[in-house]
Amino acid sequence: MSFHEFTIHVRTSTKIFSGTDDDVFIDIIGESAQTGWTKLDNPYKNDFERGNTDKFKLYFTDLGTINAVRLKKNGRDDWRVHSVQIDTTGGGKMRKYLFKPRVKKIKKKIKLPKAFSTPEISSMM
Ligand SMILES: [Ca+2]
Ligand SMILES: [Ca+2]
Repeated sequence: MSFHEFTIHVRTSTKIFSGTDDDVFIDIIGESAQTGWTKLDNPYKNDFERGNTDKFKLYFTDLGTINAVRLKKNGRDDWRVHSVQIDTTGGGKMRKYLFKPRVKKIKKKIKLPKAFSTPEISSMM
């Protein structure tokens, strides 16, 4: 089973009270697989602050073309996302995907096999 590197850039809005200290999770939905909820956290760094772009490296099996991204967080803090960009070398060449909240919606529910994700991602960074 081979893994591809996914660099996820999460840009938090510059509007007031846009930042959060809550735990944030991402679910990447690809043509051939879906990652399932995966925590985004850079150790020892305050992520998701107002106006910042935070970068996370995750490793998954090939997802195929990425169709959608879901984000969720726990806690009661507000959070306003500007955009999410995913860069991946899956399929041999670098691909970049840009998502903005509520711009792209999943039209139908699709059942996909869950991609294998590495839980000890922080130790690989
Ligand atoms: Ca924060
Ligand atoms: Ca952090």
